[in-house]
Amino acid sequence: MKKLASFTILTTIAVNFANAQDVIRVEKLTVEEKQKKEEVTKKETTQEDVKITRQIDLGEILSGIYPEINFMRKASTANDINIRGFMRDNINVLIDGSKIYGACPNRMDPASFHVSSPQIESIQIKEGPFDVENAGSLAAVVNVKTKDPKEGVGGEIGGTYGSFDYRTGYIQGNVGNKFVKVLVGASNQYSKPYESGEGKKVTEYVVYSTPMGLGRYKPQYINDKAFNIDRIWSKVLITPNNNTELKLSYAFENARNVLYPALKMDALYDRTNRFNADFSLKDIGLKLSAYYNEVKHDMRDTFRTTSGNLPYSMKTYAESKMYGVKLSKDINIASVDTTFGVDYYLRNWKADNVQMGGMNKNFGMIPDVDIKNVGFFVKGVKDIQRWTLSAGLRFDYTDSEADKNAISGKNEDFITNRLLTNFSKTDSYPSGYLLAKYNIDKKNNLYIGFGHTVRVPDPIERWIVLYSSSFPWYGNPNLKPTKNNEVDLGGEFYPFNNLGIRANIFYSDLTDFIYLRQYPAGANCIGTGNTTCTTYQNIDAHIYGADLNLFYGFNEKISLEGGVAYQRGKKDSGQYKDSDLAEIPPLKTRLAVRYDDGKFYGLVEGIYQAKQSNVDTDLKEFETPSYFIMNVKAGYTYGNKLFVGVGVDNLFDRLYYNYLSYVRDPFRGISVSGNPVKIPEPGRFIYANVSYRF
Ligand SMILES: [Cu+2]
Repeated sequence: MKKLASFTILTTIAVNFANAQDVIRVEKLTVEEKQKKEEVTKKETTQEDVKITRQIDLGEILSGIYPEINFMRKASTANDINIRGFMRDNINVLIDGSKIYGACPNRMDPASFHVSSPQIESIQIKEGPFDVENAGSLAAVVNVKTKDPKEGVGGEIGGTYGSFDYRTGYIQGNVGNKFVKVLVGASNQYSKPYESGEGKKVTEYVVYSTPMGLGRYKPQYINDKAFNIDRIWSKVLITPNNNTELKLSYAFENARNVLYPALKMDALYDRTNRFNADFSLKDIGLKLSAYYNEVKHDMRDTFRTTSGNLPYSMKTYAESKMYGVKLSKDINIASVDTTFGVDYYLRNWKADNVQMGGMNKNFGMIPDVDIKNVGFFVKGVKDIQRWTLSAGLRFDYTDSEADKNAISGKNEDFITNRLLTNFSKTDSYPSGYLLAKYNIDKKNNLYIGFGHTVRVPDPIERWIVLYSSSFPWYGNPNLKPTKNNEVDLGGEFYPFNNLGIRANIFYSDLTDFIYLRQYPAGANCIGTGNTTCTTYQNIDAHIYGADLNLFYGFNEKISLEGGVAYQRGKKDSGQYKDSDLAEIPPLKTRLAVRYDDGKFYGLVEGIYQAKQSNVDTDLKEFETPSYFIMNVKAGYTYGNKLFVGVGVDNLFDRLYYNYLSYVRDPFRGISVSGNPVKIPEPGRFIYANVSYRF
C-alpha cells in the first residue's frame, strides 16, 4: 500500500502509448506550485501516463483522460481541443513554450495538430486564468513539451496498425555525450476514412445542399485516403557545463490529403516548419528563447462533386507565421520565489480564396494581418506556514494591422459598403491572478484563486472578408479584447490511503466575449433575399462548471478511476433570442478499471456523455443525444525493450455523435432537410501498438 500512496494517486490513467517505459506524461497543474520544491508532490497527484492509444491526435488523447476536455470533430484527425467549454484563441496551445497558430481559416490545423505523439515528452495543462508567462491565456494553457536528446546511443522504432487501414510508423535515434546530444526522428501516419457504428464511411455522411444541387464526396474518394502525414524532427542539446544549456530544434510536417467531412473543402496539403532555440543559465535562473514557425495550407473541393470536372471550384491558400522571443529571470526577493520576464511575438496570417474555378478571386480573405505584442510579467510563490500563496501580473501592448491593399476582387465590396473601415488597432491591458492554497497536511489541500485575463481578437475576428452571394462573412475591426474574471475553487483529498479525490469548480465572467453574429442581408450587408450575413460581436457572457476525478486502489495492481465534468455557458448581453452559449460540451463521465503489474497492463473503461439540449438556436445549433461507449486495452512489456499493446475502442460498435461534431456557422454544410451535417464518431476500432527500444 505504501507504493500506492506514493504513486500517481488520483489519476494515473495509462492510456496507451508506444512504449511502456516511454510514456507521455500529462500533468494538470491547477494551482501554481512553488518551483522545484514541490515538484515531487505535484507529479504524484496530477500526472497521467499515456501508454496505449490509437495515437491519432492530441485532442482525442486528452479528451480520453480528462472529462472536462472535449474535442471538435471535423475529420479523422486534427481535432480542435475544447477545455471547460473554451476553444480556439480562448485557450493557449503551445509547443515547447512557443506560440503556434494554424493557417487554415476554418481551423483544419489547430495548434495541437502540429506535433505528433512520438515527439512528445509531456503535456502540461493549466486550467483557469492562472498564466501570466504567455500572452492570451484566457481560460487555459496547454504546453506540449517535446523530447530532449539523452546521453549515450539508443533509439526506438514503433508503430500502430488499426481498423480502416490506419497505420503509423516512427523511428527515432539518439546519440550524445556530456557536451552534446542529438535526437532525430521521423514518422508517417496514414488512414482511410473510418466507418461509423452503422458501417457507413464517414465520407458518406457528407450530403449537403448547395446552390447548385448537392455537395458530396466523389465516389472514388469515399474510401480513398483520409490523411497521410509525414513528419521529421530533430533537436541538439549542448551543455558546456552543468550550468549552461543550449537547445536547438527543428521539425517539419507535411500533411497531405486530409479529408474534412465536416467542412466543404479538404486539405491538399498543410506544411509546417518549426524552429526553436532555448538558452539557459541555471545558477542565475536566466532563460532566453526564440522561435519561428510557419504553416502553409492549401484546401480545395477537389474531392467533392461541387468541383465538377474542374480541378476545383473553390480553393483557399493560407499562410501563418510566428516569430517570438522571451527572456525571463528567477530572483528570490525576501524569500519569495519570483520570476520576471519580457516577451515579444509577431503573428502574421494571410489567406486568399478563389471561387468558380478561379473566376472569382476573393483575395485578402485574411488581409495579411500582423499582430505584434510586447508583454512584461512577474510572478511569485511563497510558503507561509500551511499556506502556499502565489500571484502573477502581466501587462501587454498589442498592435494589430491589416493590409487594406491585399483585399481585391469581390472582397472589395466590404470596403465600399463601409463594413470594414478601420485597418489598424492597438490594445493595451493588464492581467493577473492571486492564488491561495491551504495544505491541510502533506497530501490534502484546498485552494481558491482569482484571475483576470485578456486576449486580443484574432485576425479573422477583426478582418476576415469573404464575398459570397449566400453567406458573406466579414470581421469586425472594432472588436474589443475579451476579458475574463474567473474564480476557481478546489482541492485534493485522500480520505483513505487508497482513495484520492480531486475536485474543482469555476465561474468565469466574460466581458466582451467574441461571438458570431448573424443577420439577414439588407442595407447593412452585401447581398439580398435569403442571404445571411455573418460577422462578430462583443457580448457579455459567463461560463461555469465543475469536475471531479477519483482514484481507488483495490491493491497494488488493480485500481478504479472515475471522472465527471459539467459546464454551462450563458449570454448576458447582445441581441439574442436564445441565451445558451454555443459549443459548450455536455456532462461527461468516465469509469475505468485497470490492472498493472509492471509487465502486464489491462484497462476496461466506459465513457458516458449526456444529451446536450442547452444549444444556441440563434446559431442554429442542434441537440445531440447521449451516448455510452466502452473501450478495452491490454499491453505487455518484455525485458524493458519490447512493448506490445492491443486495444478496441467503441467495443460495441455504437453509432454516436460528439456534440462538437459539426461546424457552427458560417462554414457548415447544411443537409437537404436543413439540419447541419453531423460527423459520427468512429465505430469499433481495433488496433495494435508495437515498439522496440535499442
Ligand atoms: Cu483549410
